Amino acid sequence: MQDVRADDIALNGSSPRSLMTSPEPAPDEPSDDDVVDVDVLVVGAGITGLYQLYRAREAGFSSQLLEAGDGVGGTWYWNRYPGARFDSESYTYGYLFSKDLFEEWEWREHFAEQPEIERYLNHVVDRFDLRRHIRFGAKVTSAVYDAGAWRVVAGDGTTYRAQYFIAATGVLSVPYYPEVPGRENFRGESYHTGLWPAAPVDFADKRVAVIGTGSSGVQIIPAIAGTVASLTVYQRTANWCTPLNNAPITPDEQAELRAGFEAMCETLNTSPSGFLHLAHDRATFEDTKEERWAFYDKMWSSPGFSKLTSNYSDLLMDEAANAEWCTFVSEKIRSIVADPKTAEKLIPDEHRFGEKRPPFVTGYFEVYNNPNVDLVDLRRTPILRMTDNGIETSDGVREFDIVVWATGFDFGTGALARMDIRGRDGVALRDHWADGPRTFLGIQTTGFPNFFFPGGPHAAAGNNPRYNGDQVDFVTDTLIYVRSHGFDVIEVGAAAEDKWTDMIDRWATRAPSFGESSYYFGSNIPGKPRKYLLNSAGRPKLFTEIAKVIETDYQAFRLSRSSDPAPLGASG
Ligand code: NA7
Repeated sequence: MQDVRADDIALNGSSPRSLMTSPEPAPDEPSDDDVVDVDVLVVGAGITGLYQLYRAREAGFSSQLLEAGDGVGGTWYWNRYPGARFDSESYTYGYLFSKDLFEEWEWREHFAEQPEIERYLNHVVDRFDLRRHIRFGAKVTSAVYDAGAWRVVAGDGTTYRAQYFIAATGVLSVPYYPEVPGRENFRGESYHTGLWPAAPVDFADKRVAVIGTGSSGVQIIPAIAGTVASLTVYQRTANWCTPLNNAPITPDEQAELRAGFEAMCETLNTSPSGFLHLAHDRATFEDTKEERWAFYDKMWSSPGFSKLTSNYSDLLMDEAANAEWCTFVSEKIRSIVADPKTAEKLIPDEHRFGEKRPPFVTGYFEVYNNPNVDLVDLRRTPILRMTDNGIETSDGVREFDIVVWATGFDFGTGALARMDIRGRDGVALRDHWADGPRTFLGIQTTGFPNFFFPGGPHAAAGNNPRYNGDQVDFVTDTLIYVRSHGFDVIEVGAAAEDKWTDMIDRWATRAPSFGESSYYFGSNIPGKPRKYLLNSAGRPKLFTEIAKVIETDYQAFRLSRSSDPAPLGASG
């Protein structure tokens, strides 16, 4: 470990703690008596935040979690639209830190639907007695670092002084509405998939529009198609959708899952992206066309992400190999969709498989054979404006009772940028990251001591809860380390951050990778810097780097004591 005193750290401009706790607060400032002191303040009651709360509390830190919503679940609380479900296997996406929990919770389906996921997360909260540490309806509006601690204000009027501030606010938590002229004029019902209301939406006999055909759009479309009077899908870019192949988990499979817990964990922990499905050892053109098509058929019938992770080994590396699989999928689409013109619209023609995050579907292509379902190709007939009763495209106005915006998220940095987080010298995180996020291991950034963001930008690229859980474990172990060495301030050094961030950017441009058209580069948000927002190096690299930090006694970080005198000048 590098024993660094506070005066090695640039602190000029920050006030001593005595100023932060002024005896005479301004009229709109809470008095010191109203400020709650905690060791660890976690934001966000999603899968990552709940685990962080659990680990911090188990490590003996006084802990509080603030959540904007009225219930637990995070992404799985807000995305409660019909058809919302995991597209990674339920048992690989839930918590694995407790074998007892794993054994006592029986997932009903291989890919659980949102209500079951929400029930599971509530079960976890109660089973581990976490609810008393959670404050709902408390959206964080500002977090300011001052002299070794964070002053965090929530919209419900509560204020906290936290030694450690941990934002587990997720990457898919700020819904994005495109700039469509007149959006506010529409007088019918309007919903975003990422901000779905708790009360059920009545689609029966309604004229419904769905805008967007990413993972959310293609889940909700088949879920409501049978109920509505008419469904019009507004598609800008077709996606390479393949079947999810979901099924109930049989009693025999439940027993197998229980018996195979350790083996499953081993597989997940040694796979590059934390998935269950093993890589295939053959390249595409090692097989004859007949063998390829037989293998592709097997892929088509296989569960979820295996089409990406267990396909031919060169699928994402070799253009011809990728094109071959795309030809197979195109043939499948043509065989399902009766109207040839509609089928052609549904086949992507400007990106290869895996260049964008592929959605996995249940009965999606089939709905286009329903006489009440219509597909509008926005590349040919773009949306001009919303009217008071519908959507106007370049070929006319269609009228609706309900419009569903399945138009995605301000991915990766959206939630952190909106929280008004200010580090040393009052620097705002959104300014610090004006050119894109800079992190070390996707958990900390320079200039923001004692602030961590597991599950945020640069965190995962695959099975999110696995990567995010690794980060939570590392953050918690780090806090324990800091405490046991008599420090209370920790900040990553610039060299470690530069190295990690440069590596993320460099690897993101290499094959196999998602193309810059993907929202993984922030490309869906006008004006957002085009910087890779995931961990392009994968989970093994995260493990290696964490091990290095531990071996080198936390040299990547600067540790100090908030009680040490503040320096006069700045240093690196
Ligand atoms: P996505 O995958 O970002 O999809 C958003 C969709 O909305 C996509 O089809 C977009 O088309 C479409 N979109 C965005 N802006 C517009 C405008 N202006 N006009 C028409 N259509 C538009 O978000 P999802 O919620 O589906 O999925 C997010 C993640 O959740 C997913 O990756 C899984 O991890 C779960 P585009 O492709 O940009 O042309």
